[in-house]
Amino acid sequence: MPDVREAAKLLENAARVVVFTGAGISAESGVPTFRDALTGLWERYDAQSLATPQAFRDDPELVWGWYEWRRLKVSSVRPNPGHLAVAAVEARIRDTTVITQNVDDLHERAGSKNPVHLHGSLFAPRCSECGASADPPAEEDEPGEGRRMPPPPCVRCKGLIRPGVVWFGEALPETALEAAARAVSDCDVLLTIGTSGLVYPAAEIPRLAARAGAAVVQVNPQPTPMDSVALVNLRGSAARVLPELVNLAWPDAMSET
Ligand code: BV8
Ligand code: ZN
Repeated sequence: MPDVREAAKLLENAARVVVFTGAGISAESGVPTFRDALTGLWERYDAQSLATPQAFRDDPELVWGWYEWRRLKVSSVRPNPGHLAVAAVEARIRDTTVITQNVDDLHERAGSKNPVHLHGSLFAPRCSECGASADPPAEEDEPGEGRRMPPPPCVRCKGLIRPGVVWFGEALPETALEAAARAVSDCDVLLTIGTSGLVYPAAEIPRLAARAGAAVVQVNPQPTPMDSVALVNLRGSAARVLPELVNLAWPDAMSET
């Protein structure tokens, strides 16, 4: 794939890199993406209606059960070579910022230092009333798919603990947005990996980088609205393309992770 050589050259000569990821990078770990027609959470639970404050108000037990099922699912899988390749980029280019839309912890478990979570995390529940952070439930009793679970009460105010994610209609965390805007404003290369580019304002990230003069490289088996923004489009899966890209840029990079 000649394009991957072009992308490797861009990466090798970059001083500042942003890696922007979506659900597709976790697909090969076995975490269903939102838009994957076969196993996608949209299909199974109509994620769009469940991932809202209204759904939690209407049926906190179903929503909490769904997030607990997802959290335990993520805990039972492992980062894939795509996540490891991202960590290898960070090991090679000091000024690398990982910005993810994912709420799983697979980047962290692959060795990424502190990825910016634009949409929060399954591992940071908080009180829906006073905002106090809470630990994920200790017991690992796997809630069955679609099984209700009562959210735990807040130790401080007895309010309901909610998932620490950003729901549709909720603002993204200011700190995450600022960190993302700073990183894309002066990066040389932005890798956009496994995102359908349909959810805003996150979907703006690659465009902002391109407008600031960065070379955008996309990794996705499918066409997306980012195709026209990307300088290089690598049509393939993250777990296959990213290690190839990193090994071309730095021959022994993947062996070190
Ligand atoms: C907000 C956490 C305002 C929860 C998620 C314009 C501007 C601002 C907002 C809007 C706007 N237009 C519309 C909106 C509203 C809405 C929105 O964008 N709706 C969409 C549906 C049109 N946005 C919001 O509501 C946002 N909030 O703007 O608030 C505001 C401001 C101030 C004050 C108050 C309010 C909040 C959006 C965040 C929602 N939360 N997640 C949870 O996880 O349950 S979004 C959720 O969906 C995911 O986190 C993810 O970001 C998104 C799914 O996108 P992807 O990650 O791209 O995954 P997807 O499944 O779509 O695609 C997978 C891709 O991978 C595919 O392209 C596939 O081809 C590829 N792939 C598959 N396999 C592989 C692969 N790639 C590589 N390798 C493989 N093996
Ligand atoms: Zn509370």
